[in-house]
Amino acid sequence: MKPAFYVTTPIYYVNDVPHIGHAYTTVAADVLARYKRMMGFDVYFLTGSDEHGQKVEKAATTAGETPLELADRVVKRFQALWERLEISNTDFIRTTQERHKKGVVHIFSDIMEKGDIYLGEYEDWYCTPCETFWTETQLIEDRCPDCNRPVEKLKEESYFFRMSKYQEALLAHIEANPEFIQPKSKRNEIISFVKEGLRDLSVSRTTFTWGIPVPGNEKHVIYVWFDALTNYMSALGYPNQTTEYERFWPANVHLIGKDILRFHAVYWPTFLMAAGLPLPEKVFAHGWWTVEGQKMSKSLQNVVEPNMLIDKYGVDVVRYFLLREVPFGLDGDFSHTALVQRLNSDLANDLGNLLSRSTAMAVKYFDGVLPAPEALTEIDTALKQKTEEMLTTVNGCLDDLAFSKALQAIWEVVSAGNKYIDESAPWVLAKDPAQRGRLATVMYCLLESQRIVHTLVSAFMPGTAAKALQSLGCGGEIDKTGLVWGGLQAGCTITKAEALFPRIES
Ligand code: ME8
Repeated sequence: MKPAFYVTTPIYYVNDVPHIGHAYTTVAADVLARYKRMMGFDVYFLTGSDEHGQKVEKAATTAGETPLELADRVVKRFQALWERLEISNTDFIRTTQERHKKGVVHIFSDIMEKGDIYLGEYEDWYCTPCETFWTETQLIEDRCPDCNRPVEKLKEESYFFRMSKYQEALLAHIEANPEFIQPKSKRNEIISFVKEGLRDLSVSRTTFTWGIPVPGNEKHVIYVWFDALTNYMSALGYPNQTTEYERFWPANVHLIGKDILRFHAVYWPTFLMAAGLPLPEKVFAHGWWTVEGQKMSKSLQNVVEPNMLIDKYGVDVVRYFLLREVPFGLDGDFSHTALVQRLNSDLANDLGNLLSRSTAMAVKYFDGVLPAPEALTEIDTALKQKTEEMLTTVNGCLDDLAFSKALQAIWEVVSAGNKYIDESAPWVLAKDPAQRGRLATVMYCLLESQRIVHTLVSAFMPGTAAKALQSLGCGGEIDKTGLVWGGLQAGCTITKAEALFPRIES
Protein backbone atom coordinates (compact mmCIF):
# COMPACT_ATOMS: atom_id res chain seq x y z
CA MET A 1 0.00 0.00 0.00
CA LYS A 2 1.15 3.53 -0.75
CA PRO A 3 2.34 5.59 2.23
CA ALA A 4 -0.11 8.34 3.31
CA PHE A 5 0.62 12.06 3.29
CA TYR A 6 -1.73 14.71 4.65
CA VAL A 7 -1.12 18.42 4.01
CA THR A 8 -3.42 21.32 4.91
CA THR A 9 -3.69 25.06 4.33
CA PRO A 10 -5.47 27.42 6.71
CA ILE A 11 -9.18 27.73 6.02
CA TYR A 12 -9.61 31.31 4.88
CA TYR A 13 -12.10 33.79 6.29
CA VAL A 14 -14.91 34.66 3.94
CA ASN A 15 -15.13 38.27 5.08
CA ASP A 16 -12.27 39.07 2.71
CA VAL A 17 -11.67 38.20 -0.93
CA PRO A 18 -8.59 36.17 -1.87
CA HIS A 19 -5.24 37.94 -2.29
CA ILE A 20 -1.66 36.83 -2.92
CA GLY A 21 -1.16 35.95 0.75
CA HIS A 22 -3.86 33.30 0.49
CA ALA A 23 -2.57 32.16 -2.90
CA TYR A 24 0.92 31.80 -1.44
CA THR A 25 0.05 29.23 1.22
CA THR A 26 -2.24 27.36 -1.13
CA VAL A 27 0.28 27.15 -3.99
CA ALA A 28 2.97 25.97 -1.57
CA ALA A 29 0.68 23.21 -0.31
CA ASP A 30 -0.16 22.30 -3.90
CA VAL A 31 3.49 21.92 -4.88
CA LEU A 32 4.08 19.67 -1.93
CA ALA A 33 0.97 17.62 -2.70
CA ARG A 34 1.94 17.22 -6.37
CA TYR A 35 5.52 16.28 -5.50
CA LYS A 36 4.46 13.70 -2.90
CA ARG A 37 1.93 12.20 -5.32
CA MET A 38 4.66 11.91 -7.92
CA MET A 39 6.86 10.18 -5.34
CA GLY A 40 4.19 7.53 -4.83
CA PHE A 41 2.37 8.83 -1.75
CA ASP A 42 -1.37 8.63 -1.27
CA VAL A 43 -1.97 12.35 -0.68
CA TYR A 44 -4.87 14.08 1.06
CA PHE A 45 -4.66 17.81 0.42
CA LEU A 46 -7.18 19.92 2.30
CA THR A 47 -8.12 23.57 2.00
CA GLY A 48 -11.37 25.36 2.78
CA SER A 49 -13.16 28.32 4.30
CA ASP A 50 -13.70 29.65 7.80
CA GLU A 51 -17.24 30.96 7.86
CA HIS A 52 -18.29 31.51 11.48
CA GLY A 53 -17.52 34.23 14.00
CA GLN A 54 -18.12 37.85 14.69
CA LYS A 55 -15.96 39.11 11.82
CA VAL A 56 -18.05 37.29 9.23
CA GLU A 57 -21.29 38.27 11.00
CA LYS A 58 -20.26 41.95 10.91
CA ALA A 59 -19.16 41.82 7.28
CA ALA A 60 -22.53 40.29 6.37
CA THR A 61 -24.45 43.00 8.20
CA THR A 62 -22.43 45.66 6.37
CA ALA A 63 -23.13 43.95 3.04
CA GLY A 64 -26.83 43.61 3.85
CA GLU A 65 -26.72 39.83 3.66
CA THR A 66 -27.08 36.94 6.04
CA PRO A 67 -23.74 35.43 7.06
CA LEU A 68 -24.48 32.33 5.04
CA GLU A 69 -25.34 34.38 1.93
CA LEU A 70 -22.05 36.21 2.30
CA ALA A 71 -20.18 32.94 2.77
CA ASP A 72 -21.88 31.30 -0.23
CA ARG A 73 -20.92 34.25 -2.40
CA VAL A 74 -17.31 34.70 -1.25
CA VAL A 75 -16.43 31.01 -1.06
CA LYS A 76 -17.04 30.78 -4.80
CA ARG A 77 -14.30 33.35 -5.37
CA PHE A 78 -11.82 31.25 -3.43
CA GLN A 79 -12.85 28.08 -5.23
CA ALA A 80 -12.66 29.74 -8.65
CA LEU A 81 -9.22 31.10 -7.88
CA TRP A 82 -7.95 27.70 -6.77
CA GLU A 83 -9.17 26.28 -10.04
CA ARG A 84 -7.36 28.93 -12.04
CA LEU A 85 -4.20 28.39 -10.02
CA GLU A 86 -4.45 24.65 -10.78
CA ILE A 87 -4.67 23.73 -7.13
CA SER A 88 -5.06 19.96 -6.85
CA ASN A 89 -6.83 19.80 -3.49
CA THR A 90 -8.53 16.55 -2.55
CA ASP A 91 -11.22 18.26 -0.50
CA PHE A 92 -12.60 21.70 0.35
CA ILE A 93 -14.16 22.09 3.76
CA ARG A 94 -16.58 24.83 4.78
CA THR A 95 -17.16 25.26 8.49
CA THR A 96 -20.89 25.68 7.87
CA GLN A 97 -21.12 22.11 6.57
CA GLU A 98 -22.87 19.52 8.75
CA ARG A 99 -19.87 17.17 8.69
CA HIS A 100 -17.76 19.91 10.24
CA LYS A 101 -20.28 21.00 12.86
CA LYS A 102 -20.63 17.40 13.98
CA GLY A 103 -16.89 17.14 14.52
CA VAL A 104 -16.72 20.38 16.50
CA VAL A 105 -19.64 19.49 18.77
CA HIS A 106 -18.09 16.11 19.37
CA ILE A 107 -14.63 17.28 20.39
CA PHE A 108 -16.09 20.08 22.54
CA SER A 109 -18.41 17.69 24.39
CA ASP A 110 -15.68 15.12 24.72
CA ILE A 111 -13.25 17.57 26.36
CA MET A 112 -16.09 18.87 28.57
CA GLU A 113 -16.92 15.35 29.72
CA LYS A 114 -13.28 14.74 30.50
CA GLY A 115 -13.39 17.83 32.72
CA ASP A 116 -11.14 20.19 30.75
CA ILE A 117 -13.87 22.56 29.57
CA TYR A 118 -15.78 24.31 32.40
CA LEU A 119 -18.15 27.27 32.77
CA GLY A 120 -16.71 30.47 34.25
CA GLU A 121 -16.74 34.22 33.84
CA TYR A 122 -14.56 36.42 31.76
CA GLU A 123 -13.52 40.02 31.90
CA ASP A 124 -10.82 41.25 29.59
CA TRP A 125 -9.87 43.34 26.59
CA TYR A 126 -11.26 42.06 23.32
CA CYS A 127 -10.04 42.77 19.80
CA THR A 128 -12.92 42.08 17.42
CA PRO A 129 -10.96 41.90 14.13
CA CYS A 130 -8.56 39.35 15.68
CA GLU A 131 -11.32 37.63 17.70
CA THR A 132 -8.89 37.53 20.61
CA PHE A 133 -8.99 38.48 24.28
CA TRP A 134 -5.95 40.24 25.76
CA THR A 135 -4.91 40.92 29.34
CA GLU A 136 -4.14 44.47 30.42
CA THR A 137 -0.39 43.76 30.33
CA GLN A 138 -0.47 42.31 26.83
CA LEU A 139 -1.91 45.49 25.31
CA ILE A 140 0.51 47.87 23.61
CA GLU A 141 -0.43 51.47 24.31
CA ASP A 142 -3.98 50.31 25.08
CA ARG A 143 -4.29 48.68 21.67
CA CYS A 144 -4.28 45.14 20.29
CA PRO A 145 -0.67 43.86 20.26
CA ASP A 146 -1.29 41.99 17.00
CA CYS A 147 -3.08 44.51 14.81
CA ASN A 148 -2.75 47.78 16.75
CA ARG A 149 -6.48 48.48 16.62
CA PRO A 150 -8.55 49.65 19.60
CA VAL A 151 -9.85 46.99 21.99
CA GLU A 152 -12.96 46.95 24.18
CA LYS A 153 -13.55 45.68 27.70
CA LEU A 154 -15.86 42.69 27.69
CA LYS A 155 -17.35 40.75 30.56
CA GLU A 156 -19.17 37.57 29.80
CA GLU A 157 -20.02 34.18 31.06
CA SER A 158 -17.77 31.84 29.17
CA TYR A 159 -16.69 28.28 28.86
CA PHE A 160 -13.00 27.84 29.49
CA PHE A 161 -10.57 25.29 28.22
CA ARG A 162 -8.09 24.19 30.90
CA MET A 163 -5.08 25.08 28.75
CA SER A 164 -2.91 25.78 31.80
CA LYS A 165 -3.00 22.08 32.61
CA TYR A 166 -1.15 21.25 29.38
CA GLN A 167 1.70 23.72 29.62
CA GLU A 168 4.32 21.18 30.68
CA ALA A 169 3.10 18.46 28.36
CA LEU A 170 3.20 20.87 25.42
CA LEU A 171 6.71 22.05 26.27
CA ALA A 172 7.88 18.46 26.59
CA HIS A 173 6.36 17.66 23.21
CA ILE A 174 8.03 20.63 21.55
CA GLU A 175 11.39 19.75 23.12
CA ALA A 176 11.13 16.10 22.13
CA ASN A 177 10.09 16.89 18.54
CA PRO A 178 12.40 19.49 17.01
CA GLU A 179 10.48 19.19 13.72
CA PHE A 180 7.11 19.99 15.27
CA ILE A 181 7.26 23.77 14.91
CA GLN A 182 9.17 25.33 12.05
CA PRO A 183 11.09 27.37 11.14
CA LYS A 184 13.40 27.31 14.15
CA SER A 185 13.11 31.01 14.96
CA LYS A 186 9.35 30.61 15.26
CA ARG A 187 9.77 27.51 17.39
CA ASN A 188 11.83 29.53 19.84
CA GLU A 189 9.15 32.22 19.99
CA ILE A 190 6.54 29.63 20.86
CA ILE A 191 8.75 28.06 23.52
CA SER A 192 9.18 31.46 25.21
CA PHE A 193 5.46 32.14 24.96
CA VAL A 194 4.55 28.82 26.58
CA LYS A 195 7.20 29.24 29.28
CA GLU A 196 5.65 32.56 30.27
CA GLY A 197 2.66 30.52 31.35
CA LEU A 198 -0.52 29.35 29.70
CA ARG A 199 -3.83 30.70 31.01
CA ASP A 200 -7.10 28.88 30.60
CA LEU A 201 -8.66 29.87 27.32
CA SER A 202 -12.13 31.23 26.76
CA VAL A 203 -13.74 28.93 24.20
CA SER A 204 -17.26 30.33 23.92
CA ARG A 205 -18.98 33.67 23.25
CA THR A 206 -22.39 35.08 24.12
CA THR A 207 -22.08 38.47 22.38
CA PHE A 208 -23.11 37.23 18.95
CA THR A 209 -24.83 34.20 17.51
CA TRP A 210 -23.12 33.30 14.23
CA GLY A 211 -21.37 30.08 15.17
CA ILE A 212 -21.85 26.56 16.42
CA PRO A 213 -23.92 26.50 19.64
CA VAL A 214 -22.30 24.99 22.73
CA PRO A 215 -23.93 21.59 23.21
CA GLY A 216 -26.42 21.86 26.07
CA ASN A 217 -26.18 25.65 26.46
CA GLU A 218 -27.33 27.41 23.31
CA LYS A 219 -26.74 30.90 24.73
CA HIS A 220 -23.11 30.31 23.86
CA VAL A 221 -21.46 29.80 20.51
CA ILE A 222 -18.15 27.98 20.28
CA TYR A 223 -15.08 30.23 19.90
CA VAL A 224 -14.24 30.59 16.22
CA TRP A 225 -10.69 29.25 16.59
CA PHE A 226 -11.89 26.15 18.44
CA ASP A 227 -14.37 25.68 15.61
CA ALA A 228 -11.90 26.41 12.79
CA LEU A 229 -8.98 24.27 13.93
CA THR A 230 -11.18 21.20 14.12
CA ASN A 231 -11.61 21.35 10.32
CA TYR A 232 -8.38 19.42 9.91
CA MET A 233 -10.09 16.37 11.41
CA SER A 234 -13.74 16.91 10.57
CA ALA A 235 -12.86 16.89 6.86
CA LEU A 236 -11.59 13.34 7.30
CA GLY A 237 -14.85 12.27 8.91
CA TYR A 238 -13.96 12.69 12.62
CA PRO A 239 -15.51 11.68 15.02
CA ASN A 240 -16.34 8.68 12.86
CA GLN A 241 -13.47 6.28 12.41
CA THR A 242 -13.67 6.57 8.64
CA THR A 243 -11.07 5.10 6.31
CA GLU A 244 -9.79 8.64 5.62
CA TYR A 245 -9.54 9.51 9.29
CA GLU A 246 -7.72 6.28 10.11
CA ARG A 247 -5.41 6.71 7.17
CA PHE A 248 -4.55 10.41 7.26
CA TRP A 249 -4.80 11.64 10.86
CA PRO A 250 -2.50 12.98 12.28
CA ALA A 251 -1.58 15.41 9.51
CA ASN A 252 1.99 15.43 8.23
CA VAL A 253 2.05 19.18 7.88
CA HIS A 254 -0.14 22.19 8.57
CA LEU A 255 1.07 25.03 6.33
CA ILE A 256 0.15 28.42 7.74
CA GLY A 257 1.27 32.04 7.80
CA LYS A 258 3.23 33.31 10.79
CA ASP A 259 0.21 35.36 11.93
CA ILE A 260 -1.63 32.27 13.07
CA LEU A 261 1.17 30.19 14.51
CA ARG A 262 0.09 30.48 18.14
CA PHE A 263 -3.32 29.03 17.35
CA HIS A 264 -1.73 26.08 15.58
CA ALA A 265 1.26 25.47 17.83
CA VAL A 266 -0.31 26.12 21.25
CA TYR A 267 -4.11 25.98 21.17
CA TRP A 268 -4.57 23.15 18.68
CA PRO A 269 -2.09 20.70 20.21
CA THR A 270 -3.46 21.27 23.71
CA PHE A 271 -7.05 20.72 22.50
CA LEU A 272 -5.88 17.47 20.95
CA MET A 273 -4.04 16.41 24.10
CA ALA A 274 -7.18 17.03 26.14
CA ALA A 275 -9.19 14.93 23.72
CA GLY A 276 -6.54 12.20 23.84
CA LEU A 277 -5.83 12.46 20.12
CA PRO A 278 -2.50 12.37 18.27
CA LEU A 279 -0.84 15.70 17.34
CA PRO A 280 0.10 16.80 13.82
CA GLU A 281 3.66 16.00 12.88
CA LYS A 282 4.66 19.48 11.73
CA VAL A 283 3.37 23.05 11.75
CA PHE A 284 5.27 25.30 9.35
CA ALA A 285 4.77 29.07 9.50
CA HIS A 286 5.82 30.98 6.42
CA GLY A 287 6.56 34.70 6.30
CA TRP A 288 4.46 37.59 5.12
CA TRP A 289 4.38 39.46 1.84
CA THR A 290 4.54 43.19 1.69
CA VAL A 291 3.73 44.99 -1.55
CA GLU A 292 6.26 47.34 -3.10
CA GLY A 293 7.69 47.75 0.41
CA GLN A 294 4.38 48.40 2.19
CA LYS A 295 2.06 46.34 4.30
CA MET A 296 -0.75 44.98 2.13
CA SER A 297 -4.05 46.44 3.29
CA LYS A 298 -7.46 47.42 2.03
CA SER A 299 -7.05 50.94 3.33
CA LEU A 300 -3.81 51.42 1.37
CA GLN A 301 -5.60 49.98 -1.67
CA ASN A 302 -2.54 47.94 -2.53
CA VAL A 303 -4.01 44.46 -2.17
CA VAL A 304 -2.58 42.26 -4.91
CA GLU A 305 -5.32 40.33 -6.62
CA PRO A 306 -4.09 36.96 -7.91
CA ASN A 307 -6.58 36.90 -10.81
CA MET A 308 -5.11 40.11 -12.14
CA LEU A 309 -1.60 38.62 -11.96
CA ILE A 310 -2.72 35.48 -13.76
CA ASP A 311 -4.36 37.56 -16.51
CA LYS A 312 -1.23 39.58 -16.94
CA TYR A 313 1.55 37.02 -16.57
CA GLY A 314 0.01 33.55 -16.68
CA VAL A 315 -0.61 31.07 -13.92
CA ASP A 316 2.76 29.33 -13.90
CA VAL A 317 4.68 32.59 -13.69
CA VAL A 318 2.70 33.48 -10.57
CA ARG A 319 3.23 30.05 -9.03
CA TYR A 320 6.94 30.17 -9.79
CA PHE A 321 7.49 33.70 -8.57
CA LEU A 322 5.77 33.15 -5.23
CA LEU A 323 7.90 30.16 -4.37
CA ARG A 324 11.18 31.23 -5.93
CA GLU A 325 11.46 34.82 -4.83
CA VAL A 326 11.50 34.37 -1.05
CA PRO A 327 12.85 31.53 1.10
CA PHE A 328 9.83 29.88 2.72
CA GLY A 329 9.70 31.04 6.33
CA LEU A 330 11.02 34.56 5.68
CA ASP A 331 9.11 37.72 4.85
CA GLY A 332 9.25 38.98 1.29
CA ASP A 333 8.24 41.82 -0.91
CA PHE A 334 6.04 41.62 -3.97
CA SER A 335 6.78 43.94 -6.87
CA HIS A 336 5.97 43.81 -10.57
CA THR A 337 9.58 44.64 -11.38
CA ALA A 338 10.86 41.64 -9.44
CA LEU A 339 8.28 39.39 -11.05
CA VAL A 340 9.10 40.53 -14.60
CA GLN A 341 12.77 40.04 -13.89
CA ARG A 342 12.22 36.43 -12.78
CA LEU A 343 9.99 35.83 -15.79
CA ASN A 344 12.50 37.17 -18.28
CA SER A 345 15.62 35.64 -16.82
CA ASP A 346 14.75 32.37 -15.08
CA LEU A 347 11.75 31.38 -17.17
CA ALA A 348 12.14 32.84 -20.65
CA ASN A 349 15.94 33.00 -20.99
CA ASP A 350 16.98 29.94 -19.01
CA LEU A 351 14.25 27.31 -18.90
CA GLY A 352 12.27 28.20 -22.01
CA ASN A 353 15.18 29.02 -24.24
CA LEU A 354 17.04 25.84 -23.37
CA LEU A 355 14.07 23.73 -24.39
CA SER A 356 13.39 25.53 -27.65
CA ARG A 357 17.08 25.48 -28.63
CA SER A 358 17.46 21.79 -27.86
CA THR A 359 14.26 20.60 -29.49
CA ALA A 360 14.96 22.76 -32.55
CA MET A 361 18.33 21.04 -32.98
CA ALA A 362 16.77 17.58 -32.64
CA VAL A 363 14.34 18.50 -35.39
CA LYS A 364 17.02 20.01 -37.57
CA TYR A 365 19.68 17.30 -37.21
CA PHE A 366 17.54 14.19 -36.77
CA ASP A 367 14.16 15.13 -38.28
CA GLY A 368 12.70 15.00 -34.78
CA VAL A 369 13.42 11.30 -34.33
CA LEU A 370 15.42 10.84 -31.14
CA PRO A 371 18.64 8.93 -31.88
CA ALA A 372 20.10 6.30 -29.56
CA PRO A 373 23.16 7.50 -27.61
CA GLU A 374 26.64 5.97 -27.93
CA ALA A 375 28.96 5.58 -24.94
CA LEU A 376 28.95 8.68 -22.73
CA THR A 377 32.05 10.85 -22.55
CA GLU A 378 33.17 12.87 -19.56
CA ILE A 379 30.99 15.90 -20.19
CA ASP A 380 27.93 13.72 -20.79
CA THR A 381 28.49 11.85 -17.55
CA ALA A 382 28.93 15.15 -15.74
CA LEU A 383 25.53 16.34 -17.00
CA LYS A 384 23.93 13.03 -16.08
CA GLN A 385 25.44 13.17 -12.60
CA LYS A 386 24.34 16.73 -12.05
CA THR A 387 20.81 15.77 -13.07
CA GLU A 388 20.79 12.83 -10.69
CA GLU A 389 22.21 14.85 -7.80
CA MET A 390 19.43 17.38 -8.32
CA LEU A 391 16.86 14.72 -7.45
CA THR A 392 18.38 14.08 -4.04
CA THR A 393 18.77 17.79 -3.34
CA VAL A 394 15.22 18.62 -4.33
CA ASN A 395 13.85 15.77 -2.27
CA GLY A 396 15.69 17.02 0.83
CA CYS A 397 14.63 20.61 0.19
CA LEU A 398 10.97 19.71 -0.16
CA ASP A 399 11.09 17.66 3.03
CA ASP A 400 12.27 20.88 4.68
CA LEU A 401 9.73 22.99 2.74
CA ALA A 402 12.63 24.90 1.20
CA PHE A 403 10.82 25.58 -2.08
CA SER A 404 13.12 28.32 -3.26
CA LYS A 405 16.23 26.21 -2.68
CA ALA A 406 14.61 23.31 -4.53
CA LEU A 407 14.01 25.57 -7.51
CA GLN A 408 17.58 26.83 -7.37
CA ALA A 409 18.81 23.24 -7.52
CA ILE A 410 16.65 22.59 -10.59
CA TRP A 411 17.89 25.76 -12.25
CA GLU A 412 21.49 24.70 -11.71
CA VAL A 413 20.78 21.82 -14.05
CA VAL A 414 19.13 24.20 -16.49
CA SER A 415 22.32 26.28 -16.51
CA ALA A 416 24.37 23.12 -16.85
CA GLY A 417 22.27 22.24 -19.92
CA ASN A 418 22.92 25.60 -21.51
CA LYS A 419 26.63 25.26 -20.78
CA TYR A 420 26.62 21.73 -22.15
CA ILE A 421 25.36 23.01 -25.50
CA ASP A 422 28.14 25.59 -25.67
CA GLU A 423 30.79 23.02 -24.76
CA SER A 424 29.62 20.23 -27.00
CA ALA A 425 28.88 22.59 -29.92
CA PRO A 426 26.35 20.42 -31.80
CA TRP A 427 26.43 22.77 -34.81
CA VAL A 428 30.10 21.88 -35.33
CA LEU A 429 29.44 18.16 -34.94
CA ALA A 430 26.57 18.42 -37.42
CA LYS A 431 28.94 19.50 -40.17
CA ASP A 432 31.01 16.33 -39.94
CA PRO A 433 29.32 13.07 -41.02
CA ALA A 434 31.93 11.11 -39.01
CA GLN A 435 30.57 12.76 -35.85
CA ARG A 436 27.00 11.59 -36.38
CA GLY A 437 27.17 9.16 -33.44
CA ARG A 438 28.67 11.79 -31.17
CA LEU A 439 25.96 14.26 -32.17
CA ALA A 440 23.35 11.62 -31.32
CA THR A 441 24.78 11.19 -27.84
CA VAL A 442 24.84 14.95 -27.24
CA MET A 443 21.23 15.35 -28.32
CA TYR A 444 20.15 12.42 -26.19
CA CYS A 445 21.86 13.67 -23.02
CA LEU A 446 20.62 17.21 -23.53
CA LEU A 447 17.00 16.18 -23.95
CA GLU A 448 17.08 13.49 -21.29
CA SER A 449 18.36 15.95 -18.72
CA GLN A 450 15.50 18.29 -19.57
CA ARG A 451 12.94 15.54 -19.44
CA ILE A 452 13.93 14.91 -15.83
CA VAL A 453 14.04 18.65 -15.09
CA HIS A 454 10.50 19.08 -16.40
CA THR A 455 9.26 16.03 -14.54
CA LEU A 456 10.28 17.84 -11.33
CA VAL A 457 9.06 21.19 -12.64
CA SER A 458 5.61 19.62 -13.01
CA ALA A 459 5.09 19.96 -9.25
CA PHE A 460 5.69 23.71 -9.49
CA MET A 461 4.36 24.58 -12.95
CA PRO A 462 2.13 21.75 -14.14
CA GLY A 463 0.99 23.40 -17.37
CA THR A 464 4.48 24.38 -18.48
CA ALA A 465 5.91 20.97 -17.69
CA ALA A 466 3.12 19.22 -19.60
CA LYS A 467 3.90 21.29 -22.72
CA ALA A 468 7.62 20.63 -22.38
CA LEU A 469 7.20 16.90 -21.85
CA GLN A 470 4.86 16.76 -24.81
CA SER A 471 7.50 18.27 -27.09
CA LEU A 472 9.99 15.74 -25.71
CA GLY A 473 7.67 12.98 -26.87
CA CYS A 474 6.63 11.87 -23.41
CA GLY A 475 3.30 13.33 -22.39
CA GLY A 476 0.89 11.53 -20.07
CA GLU A 477 1.03 10.39 -16.46
CA ILE A 478 3.92 11.64 -14.37
CA ASP A 479 5.36 9.46 -11.64
CA LYS A 480 8.70 8.77 -10.03
CA THR A 481 9.75 6.27 -12.70
CA GLY A 482 10.15 9.42 -14.81
CA LEU A 483 12.96 10.55 -12.54
CA VAL A 484 15.35 7.84 -13.66
CA TRP A 485 17.97 8.61 -16.31
CA GLY A 486 17.31 6.66 -19.49
CA GLY A 487 13.57 7.22 -19.71
CA LEU A 488 13.69 8.79 -23.16
CA GLN A 489 13.33 6.07 -25.76
CA ALA A 490 15.34 6.22 -28.96
CA GLY A 491 12.97 6.64 -31.88
CA CYS A 492 10.45 8.84 -30.05
CA THR A 493 9.26 12.03 -31.71
CA ILE A 494 10.66 15.38 -30.65
CA THR A 495 8.83 18.49 -31.76
CA LYS A 496 10.17 22.01 -31.61
CA ALA A 497 8.88 23.64 -28.44
CA GLU A 498 7.27 27.04 -28.82
CA ALA A 499 8.58 29.67 -26.41
CA LEU A 500 7.27 28.51 -23.01
CA PHE A 501 7.41 32.05 -21.65
CA PRO A 502 7.32 35.11 -23.88
CA ARG A 503 9.55 37.86 -22.49
CA ILE A 504 7.92 41.02 -21.24
CA GLU A 505 9.57 44.39 -21.75
CA SER A 506 9.40 46.14 -18.40
O1 ME8 B 1 -6.47 33.46 9.71
N1 ME8 B 1 1.50 37.24 3.29
O2 ME8 B 1 -7.84 33.24 7.86
P1 ME8 B 1 -7.32 34.42 6.91
C1 ME8 B 1 1.52 35.89 3.34
N2 ME8 B 1 -9.49 31.75 9.20
N3 ME8 B 1 0.47 35.14 3.70
C2 ME8 B 1 -0.65 35.77 4.02
C3 ME8 B 1 -0.76 37.19 3.99
C4 ME8 B 1 0.40 37.92 3.60
N4 ME8 B 1 0.42 39.24 3.50
N5 ME8 B 1 -2.00 37.50 4.37
C5 ME8 B 1 -2.66 36.35 4.60
C6 ME8 B 1 -7.41 32.97 9.12
N6 ME8 B 1 -1.85 35.29 4.39
C7 ME8 B 1 -8.20 31.86 9.78
C8 ME8 B 1 -7.42 30.57 9.68
S1 ME8 B 1 -7.08 27.96 10.14
C9 ME8 B 1 -7.73 26.80 11.15
C10 ME8 B 1 -8.05 29.39 10.37
C11 ME8 B 1 -2.22 33.87 4.49
O3 ME8 B 1 -8.28 34.47 5.79
C12 ME8 B 1 -1.46 33.14 5.57
O4 ME8 B 1 -1.44 31.76 5.33
O5 ME8 B 1 -7.05 35.63 7.69
C13 ME8 B 1 -2.34 33.37 6.78
O6 ME8 B 1 -2.08 32.44 7.79
C14 ME8 B 1 -3.71 33.21 6.16
O7 ME8 B 1 -3.59 33.80 4.86
C15 ME8 B 1 -4.79 33.92 6.97
O8 ME8 B 1 -5.99 33.83 6.32
